[in-house]
Amino acid sequence: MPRVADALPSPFTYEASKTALVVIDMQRDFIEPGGFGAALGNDVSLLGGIVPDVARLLRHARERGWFVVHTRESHAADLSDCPPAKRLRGQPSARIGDAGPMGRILVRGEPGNAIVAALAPVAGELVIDKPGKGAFHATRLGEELATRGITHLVFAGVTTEVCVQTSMREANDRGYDCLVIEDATASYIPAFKDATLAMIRSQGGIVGWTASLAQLLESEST
Ligand code: TIU
Repeated sequence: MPRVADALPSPFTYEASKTALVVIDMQRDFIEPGGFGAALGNDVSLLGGIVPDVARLLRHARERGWFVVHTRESHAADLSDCPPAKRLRGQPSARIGDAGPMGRILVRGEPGNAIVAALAPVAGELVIDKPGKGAFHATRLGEELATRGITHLVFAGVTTEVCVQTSMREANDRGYDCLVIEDATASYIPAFKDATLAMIRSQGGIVGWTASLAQLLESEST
């Protein structure tokens, strides 16, 4: 049965069987001190605040039988999938692959690369390790969604203007209808979050839709 969420710039219509929740990079590397986010010079305390809302959204998606995808920004231990152009940006004292308090920064399998415990994936959910900012670049996400007949993506996670927005733009160009949940995404720079949400829904929804978590839950309250 189709559901309609009160969203901007217009109502967002979707069906559970064709909808996936995509939770972007809710990893210790971005949310806790000592990871990649901190190495870039950010105040990571701003990001932890959305964990309860992302957890609520995740519970809802599981109850409704949506397909659930989690992504992790991560690189192979030999950094063969990390272009020098990416590694050499940021602070010279703490780069991707360097040792940090939570293990090697942004390296697959290191403690800091794990998804925070409150949002841990469960059996049947897809975990995508992505070397880029976008979730489709150099991953099997497109094939996994196509196999399941998914047409609508609901986005959450961090950071709004980097990996969430890049993934949403990739998805938009691949033909998905995309909704980002405003209170389930965050940025180290709050003004960038607001600007990203505004640009996504500008020009009649040039990249997609935005809605609050309450608006999404309300659309499924019956
Ligand atoms: N730096 C920043 O805002 N974000 C990232 O580097 N990756 C993600 O957004 N996941």
